[in-house]
Amino acid sequence: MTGRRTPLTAVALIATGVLVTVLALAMASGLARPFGPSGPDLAVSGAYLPQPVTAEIAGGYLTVTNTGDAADELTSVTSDLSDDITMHQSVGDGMRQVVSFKIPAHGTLELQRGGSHLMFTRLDRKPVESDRVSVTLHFAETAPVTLDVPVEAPTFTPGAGPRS
Ligand SMILES: [Cu+2]
Repeated sequence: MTGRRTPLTAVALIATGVLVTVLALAMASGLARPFGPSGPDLAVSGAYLPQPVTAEIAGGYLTVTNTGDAADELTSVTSDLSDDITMHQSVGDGMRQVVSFKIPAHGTLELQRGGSHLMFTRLDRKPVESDRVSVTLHFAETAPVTLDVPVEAPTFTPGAGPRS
C-alpha cells in the first residue's frame, strides 16, 4: 500500500518546495518582509546620565526616534549600573511609574529633565562624570538596543555644554 502513496508524498514534497522557493523569492525581492514595510524603525540619540548625588538614585535621559510606519514601546531597561530601573512620568511636582513608554509611528519618545525619564535606584556604584554606563533598551517589537551612555556633570543639559 505504501507504494501507492509514494507518488502523492512526492507531489506534496515538490509542492512544498515550490511554495518555500516562491516565499523566499518574494522576501528577497521585498514583496513580503517579516514585519512588512510598516514596521517600527528606531534610532536612539542623546543618551546621558547626570552624575548623581549618591549611589541611591540616578536619572537617565535619551531620545528614541521612530521613522517607521508602526508604533513601538519601550518595555524595560537593563544596565550594569543597577538591577532596579523603572520608567517614570512627571506629574505636577511629583512622578509616577509607568510600565512602558509608547513610541508613535513617525514620532519620538523624549526622556528629558522635568519630563519622562528613566530612574536607576540602588546603584551598584556611584558613577562619576566621564564614566560610561552600559544601558540596554528593550522594546515590544524592535530587537534590544545597547547603549554606552556617558555620565555627565550633575547640572548637564543637552546643548548647554560639551559632550564626551
Ligand atoms: Cu523618577
